[in-house]
Amino acid sequence: MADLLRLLLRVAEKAANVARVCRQEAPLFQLLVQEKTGDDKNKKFVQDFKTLADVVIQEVIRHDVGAQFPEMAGFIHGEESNKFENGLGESVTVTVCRTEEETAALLSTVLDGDHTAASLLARAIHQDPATVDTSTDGLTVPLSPSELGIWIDPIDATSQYIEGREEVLEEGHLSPSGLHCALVLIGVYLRSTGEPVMGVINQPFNHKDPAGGGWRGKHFWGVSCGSINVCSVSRPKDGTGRGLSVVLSSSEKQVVKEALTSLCGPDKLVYASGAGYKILCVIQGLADAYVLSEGSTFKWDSCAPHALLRALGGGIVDLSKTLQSNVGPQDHMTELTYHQPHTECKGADRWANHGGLVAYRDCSQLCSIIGALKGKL
Ligand code: 2IP
Ligand code: CA
Ligand code: CA
Repeated sequence: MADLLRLLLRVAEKAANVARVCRQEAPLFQLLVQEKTGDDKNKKFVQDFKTLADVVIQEVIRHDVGAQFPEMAGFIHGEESNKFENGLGESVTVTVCRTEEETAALLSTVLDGDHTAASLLARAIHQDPATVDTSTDGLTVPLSPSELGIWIDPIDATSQYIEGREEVLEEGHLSPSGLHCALVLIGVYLRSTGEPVMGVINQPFNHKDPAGGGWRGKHFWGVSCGSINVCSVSRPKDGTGRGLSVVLSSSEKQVVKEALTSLCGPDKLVYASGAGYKILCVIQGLADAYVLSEGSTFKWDSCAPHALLRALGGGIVDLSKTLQSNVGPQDHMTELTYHQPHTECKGADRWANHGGLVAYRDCSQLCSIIGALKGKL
């Protein structure tokens, strides 16, 4: 299934193009923000925004993957619903049409007849992205499409995407907020066990082209199935003696901050926006772990980066299950899975990571963190 990986890298790059086009056209961007209502509302934000970019990106991915792998078509899920309401209160189902013109015509109805904006978007949707350098040659993945499902977060850290603050990233440093926190996340899991087996992360706003050509992205990928564990990011050197560093949400509970300060020291706790970005920091070695004590992330947030962490020998556990468990976290009994909804919940909550989580690269560091949090939550 190396061809699935190559397709996901290509479609993630197309998604990143759509995300960039939407930001580059200021009047278009103004049009795009719509407030979420009802059950799909992410309880974390008073105002959570759903952008047309989100919906369009998810549909592009669903369309392109479904076209090449029809066996997967019914198993491609994501954060967004493709129903979009325009300024006139009409509900429009956003889909990718056969031709650029047809897609533009459909988008135009969502954009209250703004043809310029609709054409710009349609062009990005139908354009083949620049070839992504993947170095996946020789990689074989012993999986078949009929065993797999997909989770998409078309844009994670929407609030940072909308706010649009530009930061210059420093090599080897974690930057807490800004456009670079916005990520396209595509994760693949096994339908039978719910294990994450492949992940693609595209960071559309990684750096500005020095020649003035606008934003440039960066991509990351990983495959973890059976004895095959390959990741585009090499495993960071273990900084033994350097002390454990943990990244948190700025809204993390005080008891968690205190327990982790005792374990790591005050200057080893860092804060950053975006669930996906925080896990990416762990993947890149900018932090050793990400601890979240609340159920404010979802399957589409964690699936893709979880596959990369597994490929590096780490993982993501359910925090509350791990704290309750009698066996050690090294037994992998409490790793997050991706195939079963919480049937007692409604809307987005069916797919929440209810118990919170710990994302880690190193099992012994996970054990220290669990030890420090035991009895505190
Ligand atoms: C959000 C986003 C937020 C995160 C939240 C996610 O996804 O990643 O940044 O909160 O958990 O669900 P925090 O930054 O406090 O970790 P989205 O932007 O897709 O709604
Ligand atoms: Ca998200
Ligand atoms: Ca999102």
